[in-house]
Amino acid sequence: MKFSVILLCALVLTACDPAPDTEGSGTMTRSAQPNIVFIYLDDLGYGDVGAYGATALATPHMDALAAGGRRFTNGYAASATCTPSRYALLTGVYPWRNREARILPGTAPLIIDTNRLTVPRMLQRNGYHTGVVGKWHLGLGTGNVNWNTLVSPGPNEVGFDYSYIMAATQDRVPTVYLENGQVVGLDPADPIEVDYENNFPGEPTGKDNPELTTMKWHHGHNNSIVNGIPRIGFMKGGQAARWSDIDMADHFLERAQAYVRAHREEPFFLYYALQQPHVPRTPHPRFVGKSGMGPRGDVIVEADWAIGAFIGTLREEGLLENTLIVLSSDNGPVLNDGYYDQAVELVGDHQPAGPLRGGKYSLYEAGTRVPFITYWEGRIAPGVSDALVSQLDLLPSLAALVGAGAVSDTIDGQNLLSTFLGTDSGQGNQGRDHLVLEATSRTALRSGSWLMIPPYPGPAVQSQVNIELGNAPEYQLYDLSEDIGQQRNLAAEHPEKLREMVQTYHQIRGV
Ligand code: NG6
Ligand code: CA
Repeated sequence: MKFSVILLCALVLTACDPAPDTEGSGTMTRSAQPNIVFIYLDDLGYGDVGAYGATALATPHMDALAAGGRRFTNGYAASATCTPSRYALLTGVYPWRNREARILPGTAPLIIDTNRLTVPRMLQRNGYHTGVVGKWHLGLGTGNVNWNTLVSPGPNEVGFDYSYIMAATQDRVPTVYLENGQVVGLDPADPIEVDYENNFPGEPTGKDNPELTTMKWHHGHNNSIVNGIPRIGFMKGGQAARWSDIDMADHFLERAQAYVRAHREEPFFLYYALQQPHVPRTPHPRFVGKSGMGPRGDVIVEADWAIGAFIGTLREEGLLENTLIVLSSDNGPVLNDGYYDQAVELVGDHQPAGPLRGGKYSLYEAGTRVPFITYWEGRIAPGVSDALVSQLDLLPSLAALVGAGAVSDTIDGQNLLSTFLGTDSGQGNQGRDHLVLEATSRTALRSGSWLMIPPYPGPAVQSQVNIELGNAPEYQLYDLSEDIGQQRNLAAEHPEKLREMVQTYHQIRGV
């Protein structure tokens, strides 16, 4: 009987009561319910952080988290682009299982099934208040969004009690914030219209009106112009509600800080999704020139500052010893992602991908291997872990942390809580055996220190962004323990290893 009750909880993870505490009050003690914060950056590369080897860029606040927490050297986003990684982060499910988990336009419907278990829903059911501040990019509504009424379903329907978001990306319309599904500051007399196919008659575009732009487009990004920046997609109206790009970092930070202050008395989960260093890179004037690398470096410095200020708020509120912080990025780095912003010209010796090959969009390591840090003052012992971990693993690990038990086996994430906390017997080194990596619908397999990429057609290099994608007519096999830069294809030398990996890959992918 007991077995079946446990199994039922494990399978559906419904509102099964959390285990009683020792006083028998029937609820978890406060200490068993630490606050949980995801600090999630957009396109931050493995080599963009001091703690991961950057010397030309100063990231003291991220470095402090790394130095005082557990720094993972083999930590992965689930994908080399944003939407699929975020889908996996919140659901614990491989993004290639969901056809819709690809880079979305600003008008795309919500791609998370509202019945699905998510990190915020799991925590909500276990007594947490849950919030998201920052970039969403998981779709909104059911297909025909009217931006002038309540936009739903969205974050509030997949487990967040509070949401303050930009719908898609900083380079996509609509360029407005939404709070709990309502566009912030909307004047009903000036309704918002959005279209990704056709322009609205008489509205200027980056393509036809370059004289109205202050940032020049390189590829894509030549539709509606907002604040002098040409965007992806067409938008009309909503003038009063349009965001200020240079104030975005401050704006999200203030909302994140306000969320913490408002919920300091109860267990909370905050997903703080910063927009940097995704394009368009628009540092606040006080950060302009701070990196010597142009806007891309400047917005990383800005993001690092915001992270420091946010941690400062947790400290001031006396919450640091009761808060687990996870810092990571949704995908690897790119320099020219569609605007002329000197990212290429001014990068100098800085290596955004560190020693890794490729970048954003790539099946090579730099696409998905990202900075990954867990920090919990007084609880996580400082250290470095080489364990293979994925953002997929956060959902089941956090479920274990808060006493929610095991999650359904339809979830691809694994419970690696002791690895994330550094309490496993291998001192933080017990990771996964395998991990399937994804980049724009293509997949590869990491197994131990080996990485296998199946043959894929298509260009070896995406020339506009100048990134090697991982496509090749033959199988690629690398031993990352000796060749982190993926320079020696060992497929011919190690046919048995290759065969074994191809078999495992097909088993996991089911193809
Ligand atoms: C691409 C955009 C790129 C960026 C990316 C999404 C063009 C030519 N390129 O389609 O600039 O917006 O989508 O990035 O439009 S992500 O980090 O949100 O996945
Ligand atoms: Ca991204």
